[in-house]
Amino acid sequence: MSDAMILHHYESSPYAEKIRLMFGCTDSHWCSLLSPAWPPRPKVDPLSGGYRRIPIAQKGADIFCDSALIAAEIAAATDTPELNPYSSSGAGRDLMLQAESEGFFAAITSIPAPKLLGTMLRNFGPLGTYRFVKDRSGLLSGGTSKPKAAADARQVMESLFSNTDRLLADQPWINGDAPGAADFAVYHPLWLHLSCKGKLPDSAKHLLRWYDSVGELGHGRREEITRDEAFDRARRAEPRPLPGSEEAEGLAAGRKIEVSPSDYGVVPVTGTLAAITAERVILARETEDFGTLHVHFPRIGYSVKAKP
Ligand SMILES: N[C@@H](CCC(=O)N[C@@H](CS)C(=O)NCC(=O)O)C(=O)O
Repeated sequence: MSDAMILHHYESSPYAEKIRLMFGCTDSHWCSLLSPAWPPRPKVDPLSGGYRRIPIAQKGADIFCDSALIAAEIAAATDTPELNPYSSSGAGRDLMLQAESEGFFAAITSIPAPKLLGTMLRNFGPLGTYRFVKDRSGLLSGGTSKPKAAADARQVMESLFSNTDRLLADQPWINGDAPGAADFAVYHPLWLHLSCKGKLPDSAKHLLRWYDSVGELGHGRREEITRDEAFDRARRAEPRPLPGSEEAEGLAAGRKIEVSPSDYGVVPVTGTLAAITAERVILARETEDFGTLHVHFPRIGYSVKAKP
């Protein structure tokens, strides 16, 4: 049985596009399992324990939540350290943070409402659009993200365009001479903007050239698999050995905890703390169907709480 990484995703997901392009950049063979664009997601919820966002990656009985952690996994597996967002620095890192915080939401809210509606109808049809809007209206509840309204969002996009264009005047990639984490993190909100019929400015020549180059990296070697195959791999594998754990947040391994995103999609996943490092928290879930699963979350952007 293949041990290629499984990506749980949907086609129109920008954060998933970031990861698909990283597979292209590293010419990786990967397994694709599509989920709907809104919960419930019966092909992945039983594995993740209900983490509500996409993408999620899977290697056997190890489940990786959040594209930053998935990128770190791809970087390690392919010996491409430039793809690890946790080791990025300088202007590229600043741009990456801008793109994935205010840029992601501004990519949508800067688009006039009728255009957005047209995109949703094309992607999901009338009933799907109703479900999508209903679902997304609750996505921010309880989180720290506060998306900007249209006029401010347009300014955010303009600043992202000009900062990126300026950096690319002297180098082919945001990362320098080769693509790196920041290239993919900045690309996907722009991809989202274009897929909602937004535009990139004609005057931003470096940005336009770079945007095409990132897209040309493609998606690597993609193989569709079934839910049964993904579940079977989880059932047959043991979680991989744990990293050395440190005591953090006053929590020690074995403690019952819940982990949830802080910014949006604040749905907790519960289990026992298996390990905690500077980069990640690993939660063990005992399940009837798969045995022990280890669910990995980043420390940055997630809250970890002890459960009574
Ligand atoms: N920080 C997360 C953000 C992921 C994210 O926002 N994903 C969007 C789709 S691109 C999402 O999950 N939206 C709600 C949903 O699909 O249920 C990551 O890097 O993976």
